[in-house]
Amino acid sequence: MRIGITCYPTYGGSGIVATELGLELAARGHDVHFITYANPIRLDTGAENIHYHEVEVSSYPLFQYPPYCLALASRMAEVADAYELDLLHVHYAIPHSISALLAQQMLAPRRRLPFITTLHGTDITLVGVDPSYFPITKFSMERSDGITTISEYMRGRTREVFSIANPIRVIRNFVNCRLYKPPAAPCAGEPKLLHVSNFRPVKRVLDCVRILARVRREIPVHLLMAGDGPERVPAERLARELGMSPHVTFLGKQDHVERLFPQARILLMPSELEAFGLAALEAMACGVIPVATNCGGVPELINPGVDGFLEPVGDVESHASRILEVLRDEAKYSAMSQAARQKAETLFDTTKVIPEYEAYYEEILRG
Ligand code: GMT
Repeated sequence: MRIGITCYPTYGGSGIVATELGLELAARGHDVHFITYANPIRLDTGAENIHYHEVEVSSYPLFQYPPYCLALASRMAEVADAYELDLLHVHYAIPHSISALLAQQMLAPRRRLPFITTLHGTDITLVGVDPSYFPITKFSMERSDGITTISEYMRGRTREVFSIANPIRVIRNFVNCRLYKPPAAPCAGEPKLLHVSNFRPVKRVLDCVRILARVRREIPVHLLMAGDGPERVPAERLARELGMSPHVTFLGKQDHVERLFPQARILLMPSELEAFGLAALEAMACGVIPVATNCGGVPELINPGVDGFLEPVGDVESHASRILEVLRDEAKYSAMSQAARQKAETLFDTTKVIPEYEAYYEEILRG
């Protein structure tokens, strides 16, 4: 198939999923065209069937807000025409779904160009319910030829919030278990806790620092904080206030998190809400135990006490006691770590999930 993929290429989990999906589809022989405003990380594989088409948004003094959505629609139509794309697959509804709809209409006199919208989380839970975006988000979803969500939770929320009648297919996020794998030998030194996110308020990044301080009252551990965003400076400040600065490393944005996960023992994901929780899955593939919150789609991923933990949002004490529990009991740690890896391999590996996307594309193409 010839597939056009659009996403936010540099920021957030939806872009990671879209990029990995494109790479995996290309590895399976499809022709993949990324149509985005920046080159998604890791596209430099040298493969001939992976193409990148940049969307350029020209500014003009009259435009207080340069119309990216329109530039994207034009580029989508152009690329679809020139490379005879079979379909467009957009990740994150706003504004990609609207642009795809416009591109479809531009080509309509000549040919059919179906588009699929994959909903990832905040496009529905936050941005989509903003009154200024609600009607157009609903409209573009109703006009999508196919809609997928990354968890049952998201499917439920989408129906609840938008009351749309279109069928919604759940295709869960995935991980490449050949790339994300446990370390050959356990890492030396203080056990490491790891947090990976875009440091937005929904991630409750400050809780990571509080959990670190609580755990360190009993055993020495070090915290690695990967990513950047609005909560980074407040987290650094809190680390100083709590005397934790020597015990936490702020790494900033990382392109290759698969190299980081195997260094850690525990993943901290204290989020207010996660539609799926990709970082937890990536950790599990590396045999790292996720200590996460019981929210959104996370319970569809983690079986508490078996391959990770689900604790109440904001309950620093319970997160810390779970960490202490497994760090003090090597047999328990090892059993949970193996269960986490096994779940990633058997249910969420790319070899299991990518064929679901292929089958869905074929269904949509059959109309
Ligand atoms: O909030 C983020 O982490 C970014 C956001 C996105 O759409 O870029 O992530 C969402 O999509 C990820 C990949 O499908 C999911 O793993 C995250 O759970 C989801 N984030 C939220 O629901 C807050």
